[in-house]
Amino acid sequence: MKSPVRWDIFCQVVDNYGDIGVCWRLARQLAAEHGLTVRLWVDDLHSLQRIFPDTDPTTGIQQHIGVDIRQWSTPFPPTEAAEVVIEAFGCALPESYLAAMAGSSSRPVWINLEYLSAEAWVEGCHALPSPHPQYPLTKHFFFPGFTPATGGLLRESGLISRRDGLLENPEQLWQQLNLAPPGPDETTVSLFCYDNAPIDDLISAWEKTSLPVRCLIPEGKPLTRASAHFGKVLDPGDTLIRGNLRLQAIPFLRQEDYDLLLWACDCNFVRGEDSFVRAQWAARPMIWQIYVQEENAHLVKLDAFLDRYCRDMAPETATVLRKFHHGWNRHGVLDWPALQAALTDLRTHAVRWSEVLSGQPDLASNLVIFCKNPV
Ligand code: TRH
Repeated sequence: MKSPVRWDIFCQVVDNYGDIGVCWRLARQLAAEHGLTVRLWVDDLHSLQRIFPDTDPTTGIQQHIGVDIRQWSTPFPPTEAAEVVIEAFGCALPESYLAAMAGSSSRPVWINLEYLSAEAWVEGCHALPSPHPQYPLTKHFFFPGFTPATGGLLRESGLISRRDGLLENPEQLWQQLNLAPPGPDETTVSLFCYDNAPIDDLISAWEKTSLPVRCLIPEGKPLTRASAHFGKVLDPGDTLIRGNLRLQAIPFLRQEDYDLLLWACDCNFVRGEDSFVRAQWAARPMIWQIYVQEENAHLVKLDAFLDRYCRDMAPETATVLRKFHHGWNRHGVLDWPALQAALTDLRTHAVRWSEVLSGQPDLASNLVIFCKNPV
């Protein structure tokens, strides 16, 4: 069977940068590595501009790095349906576009790209079909995940070797980030989290730590919270020293530069979905703040991930990591000295984890294979 070439990805920005972060990454990879013709329909070009500053938020149609970026406007313009249609994270497709899909001579492959979860049920639901109640169309649920029975994780080809190549010369990596390398014995941490995280407790723990910590905070919600903690507006470029903590405010980075930051740091605080995955490809210790869901459903997801991630870890290291995650996500105790002491073991584990995961096919390749012959 011939592979479909024309792909449309629909992205509705619910909040923050994860929805567009995932869609933009996927769109780029499909175009660059699979030679596909990709249109990315996004309802909020400003969010895309934040992670990809070349975006012009005032232009409804623009081409960047092989992707045709379109403003998803209402009413939706008359548009011929593509051969593969991806609706990201359950965003409802425009009614007129759905009708165009139903009316097209070769019925498009229709995918709902789901949120990432490490829960076991994902394997059973991955790729399940769901017929449309009126139209002769079938939607398939495509679940990212951590095992070969899921859709996998987004990972560009050559990512791991590029990371390892750059890490051969850390000085150069810091130079590319426009930052000085860490001072002697300094643990460098990047901080990206939601503003409901216990940032005050973490900063206080760092201020009191006996070993020096350098915290790099990109502009945005965490920086605003840190500013409130110190009662002083912090702008990118500012540095503040309190006790053994050196806090440096940095600009919000281009998406590809954010990878460099994750690779360079000794420990990364990440959130949501995309930065969480990138921290795993960074192969460095990480602390994840999960996106809050109703009835604390997110805490089940958090534990499902920790169960998987900690499976082959020394029990004492796993206990430290679990406790810190629970403290960070549930406003409990944050034992930074214990985490700092475990960083060497966590680093060895993170390298192994990244090696195992990168041995599995990536999400974009899995999608291409699935869409050639959906079952
Ligand atoms: O921003 P997030 O919290 O995104 C989301 C949304 O909230 C979404 O609604 C929710 O459902 C989902 O999380 C789970 O976190 P995430 O997913 O990590 O996305 C952040 C993106 O921003 C990611 O692509 C990396 C990018 N980024 C940069 O490009 N530069 C930066 O400096 C930083 C800190 C992040």
